[in-house]
Amino acid sequence: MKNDILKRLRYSLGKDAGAASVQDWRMALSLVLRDQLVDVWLDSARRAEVNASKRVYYLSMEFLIGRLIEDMISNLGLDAAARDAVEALGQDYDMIVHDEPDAALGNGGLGRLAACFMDSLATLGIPAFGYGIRYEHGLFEQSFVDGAQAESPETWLSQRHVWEFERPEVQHRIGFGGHVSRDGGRATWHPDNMVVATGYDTPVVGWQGEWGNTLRLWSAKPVNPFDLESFNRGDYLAASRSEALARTISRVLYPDDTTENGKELRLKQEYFFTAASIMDLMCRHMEEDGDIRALPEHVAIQLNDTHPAIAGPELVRLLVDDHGLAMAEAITLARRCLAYTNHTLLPEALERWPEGLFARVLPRHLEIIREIEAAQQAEFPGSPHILEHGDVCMGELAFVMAHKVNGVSALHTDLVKKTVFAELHRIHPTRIVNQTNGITPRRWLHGCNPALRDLITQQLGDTWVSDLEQLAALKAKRSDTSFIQAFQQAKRSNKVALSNWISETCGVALDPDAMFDVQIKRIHEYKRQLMNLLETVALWNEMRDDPDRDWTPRVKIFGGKAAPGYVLAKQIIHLINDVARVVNADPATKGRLRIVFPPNYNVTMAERLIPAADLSEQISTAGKEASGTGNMKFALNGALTIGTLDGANVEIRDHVGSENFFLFGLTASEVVDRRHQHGFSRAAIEASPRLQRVLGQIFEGRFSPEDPHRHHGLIGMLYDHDHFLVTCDFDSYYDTQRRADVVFQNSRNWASMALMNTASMGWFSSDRTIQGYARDIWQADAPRSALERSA
Ligand code: 7GP
Repeated sequence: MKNDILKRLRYSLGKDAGAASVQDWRMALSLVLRDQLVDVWLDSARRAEVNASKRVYYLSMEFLIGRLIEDMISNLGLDAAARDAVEALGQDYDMIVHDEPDAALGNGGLGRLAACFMDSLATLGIPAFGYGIRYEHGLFEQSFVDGAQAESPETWLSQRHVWEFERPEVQHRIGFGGHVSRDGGRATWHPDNMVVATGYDTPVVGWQGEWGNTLRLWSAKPVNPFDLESFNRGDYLAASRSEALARTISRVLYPDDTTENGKELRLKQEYFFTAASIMDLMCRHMEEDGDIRALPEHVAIQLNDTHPAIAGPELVRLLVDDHGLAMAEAITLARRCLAYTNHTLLPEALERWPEGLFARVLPRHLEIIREIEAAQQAEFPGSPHILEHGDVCMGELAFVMAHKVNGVSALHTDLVKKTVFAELHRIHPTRIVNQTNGITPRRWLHGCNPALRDLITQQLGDTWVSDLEQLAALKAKRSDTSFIQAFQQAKRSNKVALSNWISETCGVALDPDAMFDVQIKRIHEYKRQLMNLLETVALWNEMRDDPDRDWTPRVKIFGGKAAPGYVLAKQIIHLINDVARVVNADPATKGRLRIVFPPNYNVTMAERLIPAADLSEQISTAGKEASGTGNMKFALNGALTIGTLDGANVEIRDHVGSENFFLFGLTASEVVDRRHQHGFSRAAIEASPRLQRVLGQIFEGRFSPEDPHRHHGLIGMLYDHDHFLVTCDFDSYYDTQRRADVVFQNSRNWASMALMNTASMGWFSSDRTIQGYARDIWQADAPRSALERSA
């Protein structure tokens, strides 16, 4: 390996060892690893083709993959070899693997789920492609300027992305706009604007390197590189106009997740990557099989939320306009290929596009949507409309064109049936199914938490990594003193490492024996970072009032980005930073309470924070968090959860046991009832002197003396339209936090509860989730088991 690295350094990067930078060493190592992936990757592709396996196509606007190097190393089983080789070359191994930029091609949960699914599909040996967009700029970088969020462009592609293979030969022309002509019965779309989608392939090899799939990301290029005539005239701007316009499509990730998003460019991005993906898989099918009617036997297309919902009309368009199928047959055939995952009930995140915009950008698709709508209404009179109030409703479109629709946790699926798709569920009672989310144990325990990983492997061997339910065997160790001590030791070493990092990056010294209480996720009102902060201020007050009490020392850690246009979320960030500044400077609570908010939370930062957490904050308003996946990562790494009965928290609590989970707050149905009570938030504030005091301090500018009015908007919101019931759940949350304080004082007992969490989380592996999709939705299987069956 050492020689291979030197060879790559020299012949692929053109450097010799004396002149190589950390980045050069990292690239050379990555290229050596990539070589090792290629054989299994190509071999897998060939096996899928030979066996005519059904392939899964996971269409997602986002793949939040983060860094890949450590995944690649450990999936290939090369941890020791890579370290030895790099050290033998006199280089710092950790520095080299940490040099890789974090590929942030997603916003949050939806994108990270897609990345975990790619890992599980490869580990299970299910032939699959992930299809998405190769954004030039991923999620913006966050910094704080006087406590307020500032955004700057992310630039991961300013250096070569070593894992990918550019495929200049994989190109599809994607049209926009124009008109539709008719010749006899046959429609032809004449777009007036074209871009080329070019594929870039990243191999995704599963655990132990037995199977490799492809993540194919599309980049938009102009059809003609530039206009020579304008160039010769000296009009350089005009000469590169078409190039600039085309490239705009894959230029940047939209930084909104569960917030509103209605821009024309976004619709173009959605169509761009969906159409390229559908054309790509159709070409593959026609080459391999040739019978268009056999498509559903070979193709399972999963739509990750409604972003690729245009896949339905696009598939129908190709079947009807290019392959000559009748409309009704085309719709049925397309439906048998398609399935749709819903990731949120928040009305503002359910996509709708004005019909006028649609007509301008995708005129033929709008006609087809009308046909789909008409077919649905003819078969099921009174069915909810896809076209409504002048909008195209992408949720209804995705539902109607899918043979299965799934929610992402038991509670969420139940609410999908009862709320957003109640009527469609009545009409199609078997279409909605549940697939509770999961996380890959490779990255979220084996990779990010070596201390705990090694302890578990000492006990169980290493087969748990691809069979996570084996962790249940650790339950027997809950009263084993020496094991519990080792478990505590692993957590403590992670906390020490995190403290060092926080001290370097935030300049705040932490006590590793304090309770590390962590809330990391997008900043959103429904996730209630604000409630966590109000509780922090209340605790600070009480510590100051009663300094002699035996307080449990706490470190409150926040991390997360706010969508740039989401004003309230940005105010929450500002308030957290304001409170942190005052509290951290207070000698009266020194050593007892600290607040840190490291900027630019991303996957890499999560990998640092999660293994070091004692308490996991999962405190969304019940009924609002579809599932959550961070909640699973924390529990797996031995943090206790403080949480509401929301999303997958419900199932986590069932698995780890209610005695090992700090539950508080209103239930989803109580939330609905409470909202109907007139003046509910004022009533809640009135009933809580503790909360009143905190709100009063913030209102008076206690934390923003230079601008005492700064947080009036937030306080006013809590009094008058506290849609997410921060005020109603505050007392119950505060009391539960104090209960956690008491439990934490008995560190042995805490550790044994934490162990029960780790030991009970096997079910939350994304391997289990993917097996569920394969069984209930895709009817897809690993070729290995398919062969075994036929034998
Ligand atoms: C998220 C949900 O908010 C989260 O609860 C869930 O765990 C995750 O998807 C994966 O299923 N939703 C998004 O990230 C999102 O962007 C809008 O939803 C479409």
